[in-house]
Amino acid sequence: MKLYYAPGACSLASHIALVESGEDYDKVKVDLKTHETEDGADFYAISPRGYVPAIDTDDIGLLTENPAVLTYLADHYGAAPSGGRRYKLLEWLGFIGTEIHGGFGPLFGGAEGDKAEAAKQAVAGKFALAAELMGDADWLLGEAPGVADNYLFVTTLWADKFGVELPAKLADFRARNMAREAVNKAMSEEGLG
Ligand SMILES: N[C@@H](CCC(=O)N[C@@H](CS)C(=O)NCC(=O)O)C(=O)O
Repeated sequence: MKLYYAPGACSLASHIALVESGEDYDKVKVDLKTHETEDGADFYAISPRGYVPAIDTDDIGLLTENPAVLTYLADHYGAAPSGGRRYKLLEWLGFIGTEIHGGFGPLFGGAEGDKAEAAKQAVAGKFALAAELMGDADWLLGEAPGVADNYLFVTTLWADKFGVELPAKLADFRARNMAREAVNKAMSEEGLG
């Protein structure tokens, strides 16, 4: 298994899952500005979509798109929910990917002034909804953190970066994740403080 990643990008969610699996994996850093890998290869030649995460798997070759990559990792490392909860996993991955991650698009794209303010407010509203949907639970699905938690966690780091207001529930959620061994290991492997 090989993970293509960029430090602090959404690929960190997959990286955490790989660390947590305890299995061996390789990782290749991608410069998202030049779309070159750390060994000088053209990333578009490896993955025509040009973004991370991408994983090189033994059975189905290259796989991209967070919901697919995270579900694959959860399935292969025994952490995927089954039965009806599987649909809840897909529901969360869809919401986090399109509504929250997607909501950061203008901010990553360099929006300023009113446009940035509008984007921050919109994404703060999505975080508020996520917190409401979590209710009293510590994790999105069940008793332990899983791939959807990893993904939501990464977006809470972006909230800090761009000054997006987080509800107290998600600030606690972020702190709870920061205490996870796999999170610390993956972040330190990516050179994040
Ligand atoms: N639709 C993709 C989006 C992934 C994505 O936005 N990746 C960002 C990093 S968080 C990226 O690689 N951006 C560089 C680019 O778009 O060229 C997915 O869900 O996996």
